[in-house]
Amino acid sequence: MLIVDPENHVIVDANPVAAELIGAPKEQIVGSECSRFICRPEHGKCAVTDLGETVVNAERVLQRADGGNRWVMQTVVPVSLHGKGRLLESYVDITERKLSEDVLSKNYNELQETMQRLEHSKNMLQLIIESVPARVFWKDSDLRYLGCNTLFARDAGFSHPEQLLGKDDFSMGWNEQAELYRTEDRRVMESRRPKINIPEPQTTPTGAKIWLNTSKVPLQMPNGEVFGILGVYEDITERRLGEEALQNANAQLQVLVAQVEERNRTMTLANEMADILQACQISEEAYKAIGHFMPRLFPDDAGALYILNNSRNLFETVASWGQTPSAISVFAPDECWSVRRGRVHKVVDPQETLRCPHVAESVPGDYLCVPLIAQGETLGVLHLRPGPPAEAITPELAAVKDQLALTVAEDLALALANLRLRETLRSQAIRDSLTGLFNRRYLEETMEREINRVKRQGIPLGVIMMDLDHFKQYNDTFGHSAGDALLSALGILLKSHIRGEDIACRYGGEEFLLILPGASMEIALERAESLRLAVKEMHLHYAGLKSSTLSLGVAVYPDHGDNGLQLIQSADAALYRAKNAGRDRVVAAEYPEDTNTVALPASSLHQVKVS
Ligand code: GH3
Ligand code: MG
Ligand code: MG
Repeated sequence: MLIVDPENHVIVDANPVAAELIGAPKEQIVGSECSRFICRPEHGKCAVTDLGETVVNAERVLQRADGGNRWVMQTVVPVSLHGKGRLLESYVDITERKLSEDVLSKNYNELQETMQRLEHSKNMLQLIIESVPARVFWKDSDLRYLGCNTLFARDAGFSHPEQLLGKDDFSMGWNEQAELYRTEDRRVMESRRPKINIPEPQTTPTGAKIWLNTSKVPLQMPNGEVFGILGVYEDITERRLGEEALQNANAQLQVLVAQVEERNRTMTLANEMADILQACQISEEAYKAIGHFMPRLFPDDAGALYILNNSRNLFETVASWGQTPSAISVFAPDECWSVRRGRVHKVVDPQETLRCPHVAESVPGDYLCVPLIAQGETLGVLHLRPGPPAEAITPELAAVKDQLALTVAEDLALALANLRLRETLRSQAIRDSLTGLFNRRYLEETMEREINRVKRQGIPLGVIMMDLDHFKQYNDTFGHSAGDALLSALGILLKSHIRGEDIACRYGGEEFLLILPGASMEIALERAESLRLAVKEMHLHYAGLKSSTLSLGVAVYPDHGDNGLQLIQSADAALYRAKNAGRDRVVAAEYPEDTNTVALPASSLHQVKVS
């Protein structure tokens, strides 16, 4: 405490505490101006209080005698001492408090700065993590999320990373995988070793199917203590889908290649079949070839080839393959829809499409009928029925097969039509159109061949030359058409009276010739006689006409010649004798050394037998 004279601001008294605070003896203090020791801090000047002014708890700087400063709290009260106006000034040392206040404020400021730096770092870290083109997250040692980037948060079904904090995989809805993740996370933390590239398919809480390639790294303090786990995963869904698409494309390509190979195989086979069919001489040969190729062209199918017969009233099976063909072996043209409509008839579902009457009701399932049409004429029907499928057949494959059936049917139709034409031409060249017997040209070609054959075999060969009696008269009486009818009927009769190896031909107008390989004179005479009788009794389907009679001459190899010409001349000479002897009879040729003619009237057959 100081007592100050307010008029000149001189200290007039000081107590011991004041002396101690100022750091000088009372004697030095008393008489000094106040301003020497007391300053207002804001002005740095002497703190002088005007007379009468009361100051309460003002902060001042006290300048000590040794030059050091102390913070003080000043209170000034005017008092009257010994009749004089004085100021009683008290000072409390607040230096310690002031100093601690400064430290606090400095510390606070520093803290503020640190906080700002931390916030900045945090923002930078988040920015960096957001820039990573992958899902990033980190968890504490209890496997609760400490942070993540937005990509990860979105996969987890949140809009902002903050929303994940404190959650774990179980509370986030990764139900299927949470248990798996926990095991994996713990293994990584315990082993303290990163685990990289764990490809795994998964369903996100939002329901999307994704493929992830995950890496997990244990988070460690400098002292090695593991405090959590850092996970980075890449969404490889697109890559995976791409790979899958590639695999699918590959599989499709393989199917295509297989189809192309199969098509090549069948086309080669079909070409080979067409080649063979070209080389076939007669229809029967062709049917055999078809029966050989079809099971190879349609290995999974049963089937049959039907051909329209000569009378054009029935389709008959000429070849069949696979398991029992479901259709009956013969049917009328109006029993197949493919024939009636002139195009393919395919039955996939028998409930939906009309079945052909020729396909037995008892055999269910699908089938295909393809008409064989050449030059506008239906020759036959190709019928195909798929066997029990080994595996489901694709619509593309079914279409390929149908197309193959069409192609094959076209090939067959063309080949069979060609064969038929060739057969007709050949027949026209070697056969007589009225009687259907071989013509004279064919006879001359064949005669030498037949003689050579019997020569090799050491057997005889009979020749019967025959001529209708008074045929000119017959024509004149009944008309030329009636004559034709008789010739035609004789042709049919001759064909029915000969055996397989015999040859019957129309030698001229109403002259016929039979070649009978192996027949001796005795047998040839017998056959001639039987013919003579048959012709006589022949019924003509022509306005109630009667038949005519026949004269026959018989010669035999080797007795009457060793070549065709000689044999025919001998038989002709015998025929001439038969005519001369009164017609309607059989006459054997003369033996060179024996000039007698053996005439056999109708009534003397028994004589032939005994001779
Ligand atoms: P012969 O008993 O002596 O044999 O007397 P013919 O009248 O049968 O003998 P001819 O040789 O005088 O007459 C044969 C007749 O056969 C003459 C001809 O008009 C007839 N003719 C030949 N070819 C045919 C034919 O294709 N059709 C018909 N209708 N008649 C034919
Ligand atoms: Mg005649
Ligand atoms: Mg004649």
